[in-house]
Amino acid sequence: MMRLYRTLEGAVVEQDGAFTPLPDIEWNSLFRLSDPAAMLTDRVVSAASLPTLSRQTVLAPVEAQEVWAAGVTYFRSRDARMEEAKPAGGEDFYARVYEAERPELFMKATPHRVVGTGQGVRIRADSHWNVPEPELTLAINTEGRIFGVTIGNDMSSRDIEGENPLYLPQAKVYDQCCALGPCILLTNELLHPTTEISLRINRGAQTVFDGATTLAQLRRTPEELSGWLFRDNSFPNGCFLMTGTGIVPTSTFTLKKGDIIQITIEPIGTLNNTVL
Ligand code: DO4
Ligand code: MG
Repeated sequence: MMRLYRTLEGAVVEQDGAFTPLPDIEWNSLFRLSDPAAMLTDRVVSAASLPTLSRQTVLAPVEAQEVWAAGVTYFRSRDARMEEAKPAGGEDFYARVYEAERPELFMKATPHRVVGTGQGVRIRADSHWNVPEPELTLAINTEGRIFGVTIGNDMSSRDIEGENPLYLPQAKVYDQCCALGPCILLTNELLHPTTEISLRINRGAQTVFDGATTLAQLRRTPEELSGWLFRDNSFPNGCFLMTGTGIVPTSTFTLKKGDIIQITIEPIGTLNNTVL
């Protein structure tokens, strides 16, 4: 199992606890390869490794990749959206897209809106009801092949999207609206359905939210979602696709500045972000 980190000093591959810096690798070029894992395996064999990553600064695993997202792919998300959109009469759209053949797909972030682990995410100044959305996120090459997975946080303004489904881009896309990381787990196989996605939110010394789901609750397959995304759409630098959230805190919960958001998916790791 190989984990690929993007650091200030360049790409670093971790395998069995050994970290191999590969500073000459151009990040975008990895997304143009048919099999990035095969190329990296060859490179790791002939390079020196280090016991830790501690001297490097880990960045979001993004250079020129667009980040897209799927929505209403878990029953919990369908329920929560129907509840928030009901006063405005928008709940039917969420019930319908959960059942429909065509998934909901939207553009989540361009690279400059994405932060990595240890960096700050933001809530919009014109919103008063905000949540993180912990999502398994696919790393996809230019051919549309999923070559790895990472952890994503699709920060969302529930009051804005609830007011009118046409406001979705404003509820979802703004500066520092998206976190990805800490690494890309390079894998040719799907993660097992029992794989847990967990979310913990700490406020000062208190845990104000703790919840989990599993990939068994995801209604669509990763290949199905990436197949829809690549219909009549090309990605010259590959892309990331967030697969939707299965964890939504109850309606009385909103994020506050200073909250610490921890999303864990083993065997990828933990994505840690503070709300600025
Ligand atoms: O349709 C609204 C957004 C849904 C979403 O982001 C999710 O289900 O994760
Ligand atoms: Mg989402």
